[in-house]
Amino acid sequence: MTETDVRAALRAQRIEVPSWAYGNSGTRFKVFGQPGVPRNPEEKIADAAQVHAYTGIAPVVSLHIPWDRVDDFGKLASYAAERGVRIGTINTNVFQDDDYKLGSVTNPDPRIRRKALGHLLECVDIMDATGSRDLKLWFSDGTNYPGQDDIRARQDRLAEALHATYQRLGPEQRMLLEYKLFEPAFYLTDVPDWGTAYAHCLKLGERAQVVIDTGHHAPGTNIEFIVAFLLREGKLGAFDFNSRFYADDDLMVGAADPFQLFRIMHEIVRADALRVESGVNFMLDQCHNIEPKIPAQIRSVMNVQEATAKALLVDAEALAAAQAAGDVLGANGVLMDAYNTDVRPLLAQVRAESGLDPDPMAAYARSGYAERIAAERVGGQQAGWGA
Ligand code: PSV
Ligand code: MN
Ligand code: MN
Repeated sequence: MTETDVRAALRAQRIEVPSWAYGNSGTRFKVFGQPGVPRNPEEKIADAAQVHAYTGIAPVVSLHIPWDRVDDFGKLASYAAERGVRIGTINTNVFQDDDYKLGSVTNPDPRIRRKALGHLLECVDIMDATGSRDLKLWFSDGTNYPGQDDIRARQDRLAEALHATYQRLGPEQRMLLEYKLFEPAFYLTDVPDWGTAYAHCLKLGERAQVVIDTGHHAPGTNIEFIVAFLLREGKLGAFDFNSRFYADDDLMVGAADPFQLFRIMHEIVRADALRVESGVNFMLDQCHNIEPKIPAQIRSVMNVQEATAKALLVDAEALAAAQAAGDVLGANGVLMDAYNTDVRPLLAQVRAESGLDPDPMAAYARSGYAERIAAERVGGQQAGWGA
């Protein structure tokens, strides 16, 4: 790839940010309040627009329903447009209601299953109003004890709900199924891994695809293999990017393991899936607990950019030649050369060429936005968990 191609690919890259990153959040031990956090969905969008203003590559905001419920979603979409961003993925929430103690779409009680399905269908109505393409489904469904419920019957109930939701999608809409190894269920999770998600999506059809949340695997899982496999099958719909040290930590992406992020982006570049037209949506799913929200999102976007730039710099020809020759150390060396390149000057140049400040963190800090919202907003909202 020529340097001009690398720069063009970096300029065209797009990252979607989550509305819930801007609210107060924490752990089950303590939610730490921060000055200036948004009081409503509009203010979350306004904050997301700041991330785009300083990075230039994050013009899309995911919503989570009901955390971001408003009376008029069409109006919210216009509000976003006025701020230079748009509403992207609609994230469903069938995990924060007493009724869902034994599961949502896999619950043994048909009344609760109907209620959960009703929410999924309502989220497609919201997509119609916001013009969103993607519906993201994550189910906390599972059991805590062997024998608690029938594993196969729960798969049947899951398949039924997925099918009904798929039928409701418009021709341009997609359904993204997210898996997670464990939590909140500790014995069995109904969609625990990419294989389960893939098998359901395969049965549903072309517009059902898998979401990889980087924090949802057992330690040591080779996530880039999953990326390569799903891309090869045309079934990778999106990422939920974040970092983990232990479980589903939801820390800034690229903070815990920048090398893993590079390896993932290398598979993306290898499959020519960086382009927006590839249909792979690069979303952040992070929850900033002790760090300030907007700068944390800016940092995450920059971390993805850096991993991407390094992946774009891999000498593909040299790598293929070394691989074909069985040159184990040579092939590894080609990859490591790219990873060890300091791409920060290149990214600073790309930003300057796009009319942006080469240092987004410093530019945001200088802007005075943080001080302004701290003065203007009183009584900011919790991100969603425990709200
Ligand atoms: C579940 O842990 C998850 O990753 C899903 O994407 C939820 O929608 C999200 O967290 C909320 O942050
Ligand atoms: Mn997620
Ligand atoms: Mn998660």
